[in-house]
Amino acid sequence: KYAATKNLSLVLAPFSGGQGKGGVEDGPEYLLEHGIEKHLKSLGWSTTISDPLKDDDLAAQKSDLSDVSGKCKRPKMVGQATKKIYAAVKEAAHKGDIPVTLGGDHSIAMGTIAGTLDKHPDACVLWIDAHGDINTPSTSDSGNIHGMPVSFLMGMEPEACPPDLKWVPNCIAANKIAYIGLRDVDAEEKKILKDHNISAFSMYHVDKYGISKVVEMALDKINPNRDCPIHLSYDVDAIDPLYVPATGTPVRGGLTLREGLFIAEEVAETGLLCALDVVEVNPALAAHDVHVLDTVSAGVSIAKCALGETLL
Ligand code: 6HN
Ligand code: MN
Ligand code: MN
Ligand code: MN
Repeated sequence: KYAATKNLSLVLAPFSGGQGKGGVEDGPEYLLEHGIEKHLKSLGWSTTISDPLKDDDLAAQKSDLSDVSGKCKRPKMVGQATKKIYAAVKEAAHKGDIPVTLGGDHSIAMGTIAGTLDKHPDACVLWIDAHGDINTPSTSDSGNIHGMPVSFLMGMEPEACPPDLKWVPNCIAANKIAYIGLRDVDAEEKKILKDHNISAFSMYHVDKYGISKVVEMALDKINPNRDCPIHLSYDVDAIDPLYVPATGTPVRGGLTLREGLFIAEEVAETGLLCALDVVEVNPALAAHDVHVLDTVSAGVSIAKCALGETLL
């Protein structure tokens, strides 16, 4: 519905500066090698590729140990890269394409979501993750910015915002974001979620109500009339490491592969998808090749399901 052009803009975000581990920058390449573009074309989409970080020496930036602001690690690197991703997503969205951003760590969602909201100010965000990613510079224990993108997008703690992240607009309202898949949320993040009355469905809720009811409840909270565009920001670590082992912060007790894909299918069913992120695929963290294949093909499947693949 939001693809005026019937074109997907595949935005490559080979970025790892939001956390310490290497390898997540290879996510886009592996997803492409696994045929994500061909698979999406076979669903009737045309595609163009955008590579906003292609001129950046990201390895050199990551090794700059002076890039620190308060507890935040590499704020300059993250701020500069996410701003370029923002520009690419914004341009694609304004053209009438659906931006599909391939990460990269989850800090890139500052760019993608800000880009979506520029075109669709009424969009809501469905955040699929084992984690809350809503730490602030003061609550974060790790200093890794991939654990903080939601707090920046909500404009929390403006006084602690590193200068290079000041460009991130305060664009997500608390009643416009819902989480599914949570099972490793820091104590201070739980307080933030509560204080802001943010809809958060953990694995407890998935077990208690079933995934179908949980998706329905999440959309009822952020999109009660099913009339707002949906930005689906999908961290593959929401799915259990049995199915998705090659990711930076795996947590046991997650979604089954089918539950994970069902969420994407239900979003496709609404006809309201306006943007998709697939993040935290890290091929370097696999114990062997089967783990790489499982993880990358799960990433491809998420995209296919969100973009209209049906079982029958
Ligand atoms: N992710 N809550 C932890 C932190 O470092 O703040 C983990 C964050 C994980 C982020 O998976 O996108
Ligand atoms: Mn995440
Ligand atoms: Mn996560
Ligand atoms: Mn803490």
